Amino acid sequence: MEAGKEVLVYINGEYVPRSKASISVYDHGFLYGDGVFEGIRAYDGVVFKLKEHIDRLYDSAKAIMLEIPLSKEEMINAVLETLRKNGLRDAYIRLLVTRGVGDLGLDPRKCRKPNVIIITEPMLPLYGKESKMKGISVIISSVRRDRVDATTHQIKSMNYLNSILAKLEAIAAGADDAVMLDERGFVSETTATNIFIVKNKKIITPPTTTGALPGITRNFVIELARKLGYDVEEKDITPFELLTADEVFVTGTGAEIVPVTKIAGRVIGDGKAGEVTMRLIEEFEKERSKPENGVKIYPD
Ligand code: PXG
Repeated sequence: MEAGKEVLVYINGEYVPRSKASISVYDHGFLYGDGVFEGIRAYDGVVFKLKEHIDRLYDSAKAIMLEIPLSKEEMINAVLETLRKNGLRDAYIRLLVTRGVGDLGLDPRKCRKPNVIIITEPMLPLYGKESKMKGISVIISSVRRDRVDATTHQIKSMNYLNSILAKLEAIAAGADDAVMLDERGFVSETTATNIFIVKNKKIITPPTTTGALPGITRNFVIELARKLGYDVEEKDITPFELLTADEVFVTGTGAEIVPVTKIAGRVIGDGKAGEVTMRLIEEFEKERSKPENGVKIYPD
């Protein structure tokens, strides 16, 4: 991107400079959090798992009966074109589809046309393991994950209050983030990342039936770990199993893979990034920009 030039934001097929990129206050995305979104990243000219993100976006939209006015292929092209217009190779991409403008009542039938917004910003990957080695501290939040038969995070919707309430609790406690439990008391995920534990070299992550988002990074890490020969299981995790794990780490588009070294005051393992976590971080950094793991922005 050229210095001093404003980022262009895609809004319903138009490219609008960032300072002018706006949506009506009557959009139900704003009034009710009625919409779906994706957070995506591009590494060195390759949009990581773009097709998987687009599939998840359309699944979220289906769950809330929101008809996206573009085909998946058109949406992929819109994302790539927005990146090209901004000359980006390493980027964070925020893709939103809102219910659109309606009246002040919540009836979605009053909203005639969804708004499609693609924001892209430069973002360089954090090179090297060092910055990630220290790990983060988390609390176990008193705010339970939304139920699977309600506003579950299996739907990646624009309503994040469930996570924000837990994040506020973490901030008040001086922690970096919060682990959220499902309504039964089993571990679900953190406010914006999936969670894994390692016990006796075995890797375990909660199933999405705990109301956790089916994370793209989570799926990729499961694949990587299996390729490296680790045993990976999707299984319910109790708070006790979490606190007594050898290693704990979280995964997400923004975070990538980050060790958790303290949970609710208990030091995890020896308080440093564990061996399995480090091995996965290393492998992830090797894989993330490979063309076979995404879609190229610029033709060769
Ligand atoms: N769980 C939740 C609730 C999330 O919002 C993840 C897990 C990880 O999923 P992916 O597909 O990214 O591996 C998310 C990710 C950020 C950010 O800045 C991330 C999310 C939402 C908002 C911001 O990292 N979602």
